Amino acid sequence: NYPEVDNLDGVRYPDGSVRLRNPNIELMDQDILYHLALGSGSHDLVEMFGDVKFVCMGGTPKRMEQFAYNIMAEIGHKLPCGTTLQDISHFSYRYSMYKVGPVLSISHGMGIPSVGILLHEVIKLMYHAKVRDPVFFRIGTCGGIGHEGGTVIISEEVVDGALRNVLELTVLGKTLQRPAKLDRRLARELKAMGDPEDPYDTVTGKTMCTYDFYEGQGRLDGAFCDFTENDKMEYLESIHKSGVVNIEMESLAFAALTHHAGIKAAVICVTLLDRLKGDQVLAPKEVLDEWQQRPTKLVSRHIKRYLQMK
Ligand code: R2B
Ligand code: URA
Repeated sequence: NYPEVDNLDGVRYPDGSVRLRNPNIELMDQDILYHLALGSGSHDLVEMFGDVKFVCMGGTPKRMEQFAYNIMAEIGHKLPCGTTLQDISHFSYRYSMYKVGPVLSISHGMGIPSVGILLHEVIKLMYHAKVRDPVFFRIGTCGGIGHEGGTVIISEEVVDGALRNVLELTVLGKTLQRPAKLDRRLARELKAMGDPEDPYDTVTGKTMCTYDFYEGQGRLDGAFCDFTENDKMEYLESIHKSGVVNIEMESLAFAALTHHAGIKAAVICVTLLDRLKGDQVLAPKEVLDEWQQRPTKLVSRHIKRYLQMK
């Protein structure tokens, strides 16, 4: 009995703070955010996180620590003398979380289940901390479809391996579908943050999200493969024709769960290769490291601009 989230008013409290679509939580004495090593009883979540505006997620702890340091320099955030950034979720031994003023930088691991668990807990964190109108970004890597390595792709739409724009999950033995929708305006705003001088393309388009890196993405080089090179190319060409520009492994849950919570979200990935040309990620480590900085630049510019306009 909640309205669809195109109009966020129905899902947020009037002041813009996140309303949970779960009546159980407010009846609990305390809520333990187990995979974040935080809890509403053990931590003052309003004091710790009440000023958050942007939640940036990406696959690996190291990349998200680096992003936290980059954003700190970009927005001129100062740490108390002699201190360093701390991984707030260190003792979960699952995800890493860094806070730089209004920005949270969190690692989400690989795949829909990992990002899904994290999103449940981060959305609850937003609720407990009474954060208003948060904006979520996934900054990641992907395989390009017709785009060479190093291209930045902002997702306009997300679909599963069968081109359906819903996240399917089995709850109490029944399969349910949640619409996977991203904020188109936010995607356009991010695209506008691209610098014409950037030595790479920044494009928008349809992202495919799969449950596997190998067979699930039509790779011939996994431990198993029951299809031919021809079958693979036919599939990749057909999804290319239907507008798919990249493939990755988290956007479907990211779009569906943020949409269900009435939270604005965007997915920005850099391609590591063009899947129409191969399966293996061949670029040297230094090149991959530089490519992975590219989507973070758009997000940093967006955050900086927001803070300057505030
Ligand atoms: C992109 O890269 C990872 C697989 O290598 C996965 O997390 C994704 O979505
Ligand atoms: N991540 C993916 O999920 N697929 C690729 O091909 C590259 C990175």
